[in-house]
Amino acid sequence: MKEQLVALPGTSLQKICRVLVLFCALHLVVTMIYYMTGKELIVFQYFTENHQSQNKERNWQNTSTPVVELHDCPETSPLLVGPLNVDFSIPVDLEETKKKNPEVRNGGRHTPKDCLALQKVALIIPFRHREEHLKYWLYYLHPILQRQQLDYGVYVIIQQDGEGIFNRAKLLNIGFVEALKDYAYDCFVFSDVDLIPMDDRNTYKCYNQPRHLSVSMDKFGFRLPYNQFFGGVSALSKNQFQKINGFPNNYWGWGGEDDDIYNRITFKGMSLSRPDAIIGKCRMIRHNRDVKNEPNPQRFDRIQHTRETMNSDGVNSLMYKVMKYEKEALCTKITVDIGLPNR
Ligand SMILES: [Mn+2]
Repeated sequence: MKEQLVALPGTSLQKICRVLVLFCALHLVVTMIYYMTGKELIVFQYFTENHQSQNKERNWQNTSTPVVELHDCPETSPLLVGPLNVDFSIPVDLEETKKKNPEVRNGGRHTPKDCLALQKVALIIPFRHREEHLKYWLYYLHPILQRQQLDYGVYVIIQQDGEGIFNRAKLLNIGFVEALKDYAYDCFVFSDVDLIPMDDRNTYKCYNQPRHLSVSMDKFGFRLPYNQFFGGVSALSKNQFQKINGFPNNYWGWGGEDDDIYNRITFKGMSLSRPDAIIGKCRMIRHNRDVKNEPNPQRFDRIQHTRETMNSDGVNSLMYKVMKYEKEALCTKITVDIGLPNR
């Protein structure tokens, strides 16, 4: 066959072969020119680019967090279960709480993974010598807050040990300032360490008006002790908090500061928002009154003068010193020196 082909000059097959050889030579020359000048052939470039982008797409698909656009979380979380069993006779353990909440990040932070949280909530807990209570709070609250689909962080503001008298409201002001340094929170929930909600439909978030959350405490027979009561757990948006110049700094010892805060709210034309008595049920851990938190004898006088004092005493006059800052697994602990009352 080979001999036959050679023996047939001028056939169309030979012509095709010549064209092919010529084309190959041309291709070789062009390739050589590009090779010598260091340029890549455009065709080649196109191929590699295409290849890379396909790889990129594949890598996206391989990551554990899918790159799909997250939608806003619903107004009411579908994860809520309603009434909860809260029992302080069963001891709780921090290590166990950590294991039960693997999605809580260092410092007590959590962000829902399936949707965009509607609010960024900082939980502020004023604290001194209540380690056992804090364990219960973390044990019960972390699962609740996650079910409520909040983008949240837990801040325990610890009054430095010493001769100082406890000052709840000032610690809450500090919590507001320090939490904002950490993350762009838009809502602040101020909670006593010994109060646990008994229903997860009592969402720890902010509303159009300042919110009182602990409306139905076991301590008061599951009803409000009085209509203006704003103690226990409350929620104010960043805007609402700034409108009232935060909380008073000069309530040393037990009592009165919550009534002052209530006054501030009404003087600025706002009213309270509350859940109903069923959803608002909560338990308080029974305890004896703390040392250095004796009832403040000046409280009755002070709450008579909120209107005159609120603009000069508040977050705009806050002075303190951070002594220790610890990011723990389930919360951020900030130990502060708040000074002594100037009497
Ligand atoms: Mn208490």
